[in-house]
Amino acid sequence: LLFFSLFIISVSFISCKNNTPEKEENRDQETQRPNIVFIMTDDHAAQAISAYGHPVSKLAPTPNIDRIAQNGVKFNNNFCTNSICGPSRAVILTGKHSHENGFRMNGEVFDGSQPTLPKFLKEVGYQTALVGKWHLHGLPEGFDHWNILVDQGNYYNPDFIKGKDTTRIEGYATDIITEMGLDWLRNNRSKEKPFMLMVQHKAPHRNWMPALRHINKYDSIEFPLPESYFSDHEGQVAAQQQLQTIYEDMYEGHDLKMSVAKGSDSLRHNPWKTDFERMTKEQRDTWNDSYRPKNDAFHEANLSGKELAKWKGQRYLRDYLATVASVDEGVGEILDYLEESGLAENTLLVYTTDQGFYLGEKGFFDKRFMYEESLAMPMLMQFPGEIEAGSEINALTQNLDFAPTFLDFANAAIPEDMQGKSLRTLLNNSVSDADFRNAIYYHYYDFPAFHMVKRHYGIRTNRFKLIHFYDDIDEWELYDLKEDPKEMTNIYNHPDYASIREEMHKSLDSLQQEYKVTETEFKTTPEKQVERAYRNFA
Ligand code: SGN
Ligand code: CA
Repeated sequence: LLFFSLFIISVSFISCKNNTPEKEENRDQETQRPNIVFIMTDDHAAQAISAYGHPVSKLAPTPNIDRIAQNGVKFNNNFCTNSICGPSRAVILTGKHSHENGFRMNGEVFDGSQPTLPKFLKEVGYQTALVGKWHLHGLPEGFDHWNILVDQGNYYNPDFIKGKDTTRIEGYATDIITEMGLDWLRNNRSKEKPFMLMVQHKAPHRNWMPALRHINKYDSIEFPLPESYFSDHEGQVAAQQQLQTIYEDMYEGHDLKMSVAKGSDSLRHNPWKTDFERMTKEQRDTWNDSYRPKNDAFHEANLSGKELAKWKGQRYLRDYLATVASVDEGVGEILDYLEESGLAENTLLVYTTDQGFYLGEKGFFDKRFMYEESLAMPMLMQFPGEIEAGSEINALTQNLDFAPTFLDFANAAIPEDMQGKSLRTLLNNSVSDADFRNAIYYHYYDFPAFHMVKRHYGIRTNRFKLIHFYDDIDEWELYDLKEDPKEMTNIYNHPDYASIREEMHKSLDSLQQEYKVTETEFKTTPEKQVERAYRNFA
């Protein structure tokens, strides 16, 4: 209890920001190796980062995250290899595709004994720390310091695992994780060594519970819903069979915070009660006082059909973007600290997220599909000595490249079996965007599972995308991203694209060969299991 109260007290003190740190000299004079601060959120759509210029983000700007783009570089074509949490994190740690690092889908256990980025950095004298979401099951290896959320983590009063102890920390997850990162930077690291700190948020992951201070932030804003919000997914069989449509699959209580009746605070369908039940009475009262009038107004409006679907889209966007507001504030605090302490000069700061996300495009929330919104991984970097302020990179890059890039900056050898490439050549303009990579490879395995997105793999070039959905279906899709950036028209069988289709097939085959994708990667799920899963997840 004492530890607990001290922690809370120190958290509130730190938040006061009245202790301007002393300027630090470059910590690694001899080798000039930079520090690395890696901030990663969970499910942060590029559409919700104002540096990327999407109409939604203009109404809910992220001024602090944008500072990184102003100070450094914005990657416009950065993609994940497998759009789901654990697998993306495993790729980041290993620099290898899922089939090579062995972590193909959520729920598997990451083989922590394999070589990873933090272990390589430690070998060359770095200190390594990780706070926040881990989600690889098993415990982190290769970190000098870690304090991780249990599993997915909760927004309010989350439980953290540190060593052998699990402790519930009162407060809001995003704020707690930011403060854990700052606390390590200020008080817990050795000032004699370069470091890598990974700050990994839960936000803005489902079920999108904003901090109390942001709970009404976007209530008066009408966000634009995408044109494809009511898409019928013509020519897209896997999309027709998914379970991640906002107005059909979101849980009205748990996700949309809708009440059972006017005047009531009881929620509609809410299968995971603990997200709300773990709030303190004070938190819960403030929460209810905010949502009750909004929910009452909803009941009075008596909506149905498309109007109801649009209302759900607004509620989702308002909550989602309000959770982003705390992330943005936290990024601002870390940036301020790096600037005030003098560390910014010699720190490679990275902002990214584990995969992209849908904000209503095609009617969707969640990720998983190889379509643009969930394939994209927003990424911003700053490092004053080597990255030009306000620059942009259009090369095809991936989370596969993060580990080799960080090792390159740390002057460490990049292991031959890492499948990614260092981005440093792009950052110092020694390789042009066009010459960096011709195509990226993608493979999603997590079926049958939540949202029932079929297994699929494919490639994306600058202009085209070829996808094969397999397992209990066998469907190919081809898109011309120049003519059809929203991927609404599957042109796989269009005669005008016959030669492109052949070329894309050839590139896919050669990329699979290059990345050592073997037949075992295309296992299918027994029919019975699929049927059962539909029942569970529907
Ligand atoms: C939870 C979510 C899903 C989400 C998965 C994976 N449901 O199961 O909507 O797709 O996580 O997300 S929830 O209601 O329990 O939040 S991931 O980011 O960890 O891959
Ligand atoms: Ca995620």
